Amino acid sequence: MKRRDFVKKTTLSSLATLIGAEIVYGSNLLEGYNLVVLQDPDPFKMFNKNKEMIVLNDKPWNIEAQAHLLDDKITPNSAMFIRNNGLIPEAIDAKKWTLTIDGESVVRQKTYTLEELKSKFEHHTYQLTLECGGNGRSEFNPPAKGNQWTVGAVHCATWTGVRLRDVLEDAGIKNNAVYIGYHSADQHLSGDPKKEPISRGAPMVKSLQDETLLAFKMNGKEIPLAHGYPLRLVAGGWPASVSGKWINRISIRNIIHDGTKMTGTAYRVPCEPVAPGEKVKDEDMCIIESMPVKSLITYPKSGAVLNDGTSLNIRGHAWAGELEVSKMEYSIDFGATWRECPIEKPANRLAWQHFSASIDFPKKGYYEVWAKATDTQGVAQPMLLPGWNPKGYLNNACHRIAIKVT
Ligand SMILES: Nc1nc2c(c(=O)[nH]1)N[C@H]1C(S)=C(S)[C@@H](COP(=O)(O)O)O[C@H]1N2
Ligand SMILES: [Mo]
Repeated sequence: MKRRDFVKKTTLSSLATLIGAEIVYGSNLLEGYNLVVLQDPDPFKMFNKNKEMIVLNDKPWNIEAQAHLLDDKITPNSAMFIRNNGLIPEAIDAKKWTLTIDGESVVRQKTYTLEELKSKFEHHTYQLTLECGGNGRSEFNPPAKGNQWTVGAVHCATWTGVRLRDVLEDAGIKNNAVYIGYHSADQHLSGDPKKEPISRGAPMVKSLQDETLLAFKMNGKEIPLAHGYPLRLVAGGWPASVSGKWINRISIRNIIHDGTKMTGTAYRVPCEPVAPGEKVKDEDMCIIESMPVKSLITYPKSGAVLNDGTSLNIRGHAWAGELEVSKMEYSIDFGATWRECPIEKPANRLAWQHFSASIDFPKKGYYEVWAKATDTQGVAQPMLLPGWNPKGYLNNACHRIAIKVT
């Protein structure tokens, strides 16, 4: 039998950092031994999440909210979904963190420390809706592979940082610039350092918008590790995959960025509608840009029981990608008739909007409350499932909750 080696000193010290304590008898450990404390980490404690969050995958971590957890106007960390394509970077030293701006269309390649970014450029704060392109995927049939998100892969936190535009202009943008592409510090699941888990981006128009930030704060505090500490791109209203976490390089490209998950079928939908289950050629798939109009009833929790004769107060949020929501309606008769209810203005462009209504039910029994938002271009949410697509993106069907009047 081959003799096994003891754990190396360097491994021991990084394990110690990870668990926050010296491993006193560490020199006795055999190489490859899996410490008990690391075997079954509690994701709720590890990420400070509400116990009612739902873990869809632990390798990599993918965790979603439930509608009623998203009731706050500004989403707290405890209710923010986590979507990872790779492994969360460990042992980040923010003091040594740098961001490099490079690419075919940069005038002068430049590298900034975090301190330089913070001191050199003006700070801005926006509340931004970030929804995963795959939110609602679980309803599609034939089903699409990937995390089976229901309704909880959306959040609207406040982000503070510097404008991507200011940083790109400081490095200089050539006339032939088309797109930016981000690169980040997370690791590919295979462990291969040459592979990137994800490297997406946005066209120059989106990259240069006022609200597109390189953020270093979330809800007024340092960004939690799982959400991109110490530096994250935020591009509200677009699929959240554009909002790269743990950013250390941004390339100004003279072509549409061709990084991991930009090409093929990733974050793309058929350019023309297709029948459910139809095969679509890669060249007939188009990149998702602005997200569609959508809403969520965040109070009460589905399944609420109400005494006959009392009114039900509902509330929630609505958003419409690059646009605003101009009309909010609800139905208690499975979509046969609709009533309009008030919708507030957003805190700023690209933030979700709040609605509320007081509902009276005619008699005892089972009801569903359906919510429907309409955007400023007159486009409304579909009552049931929208266009099937191979990867299960962009399900913006009306949110529905169950109510029993007794
Ligand atoms: N570096 C990096 N950035 C990333 C991802 C990732 O896996 N790695 N996932 C993207 C996707 S698909 C989504 S939906 C959002 C999720 O952001 P959150 O985990 O902060 O909710 O991050 C995006 N940015
Ligand atoms: Mo996503």
